[in-house]
Amino acid sequence: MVKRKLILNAKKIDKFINNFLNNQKRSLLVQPMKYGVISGGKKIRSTIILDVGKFFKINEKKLLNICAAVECIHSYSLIHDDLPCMDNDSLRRGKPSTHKKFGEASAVLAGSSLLTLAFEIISDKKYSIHSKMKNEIIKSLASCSGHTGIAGGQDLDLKFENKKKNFSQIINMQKKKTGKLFNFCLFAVGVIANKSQKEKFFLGSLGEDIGLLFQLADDFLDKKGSKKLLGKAVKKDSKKGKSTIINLIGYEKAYLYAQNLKKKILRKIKKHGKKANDLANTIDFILERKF
Ligand code: GRG
Repeated sequence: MVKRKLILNAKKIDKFINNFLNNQKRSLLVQPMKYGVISGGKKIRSTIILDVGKFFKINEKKLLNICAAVECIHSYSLIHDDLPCMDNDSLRRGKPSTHKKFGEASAVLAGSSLLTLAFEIISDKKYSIHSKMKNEIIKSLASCSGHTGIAGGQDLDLKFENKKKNFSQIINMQKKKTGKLFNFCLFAVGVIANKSQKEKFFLGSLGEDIGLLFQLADDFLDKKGSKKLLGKAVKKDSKKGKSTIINLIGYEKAYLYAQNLKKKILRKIKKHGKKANDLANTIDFILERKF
């Protein structure tokens, strides 16, 4: 059921990004950009945005720009993550990574162009939400992506390799590297729903917990998952000496921690009753997924 929803949402978002790029002037970077962002990837962040939109009965059309922008930032981060100077991976989404296909320089530039495209998509004049909301969304997307978010988390992830780091240092790093973009996803829906500052921050921190759960599941799959289903290399974390919760406390205890985190997330969305069913199913999928 969740798999079907993911496929449907991915089609919508791919179409949106494709149209957006086709309406811009052409450049040689469009091909590697499309390669990196369209036709591939679960688009789980978009699905979470659309699931949370249901809490507040938001018209899906109002959320598509946010979904597309998030997928651009996410794919950008993966293109750069795969570069030889970062995690040096040659397989992504079952295909050669962008730098393997187009060369390093084009991959760096296509990634950077996806980053800026995200902000073009939100600030587009055809995106008809109040300008105050646009500003708030742009500010949050920028801070969740930069040194206080994904980029900062990635820096810690690389610096923690082959170092003895404690539980809270690893959780903090993973909350930045992966959690911050999920924080943005829920915060932005709160902005569109015109929620109070308190509610928006509550949503943001719930998003961060969902992102942490997603990262823990990613670590479990690195250890026990299939390269074929994941479309990327496995068993890299221990080879690279990555600081993960599994490497610190072992698989069983790490899985127990993740199960408790999942329960905590489900408790927090209970107040939305049936309107939270879609998100609850996506949360279950996150921990049990095979891809
Ligand atoms: C974004 C400003 C900015 C900088 C980039 C390279 C980098 C800094 C960050 C990399 C962060 C990273 C690789 C986090 C891991 C997150 C993660 C679990 C990715 C896998 O996500 P999926 O499974 O991928 O959703 P698909 O392929 O399904 O889209």
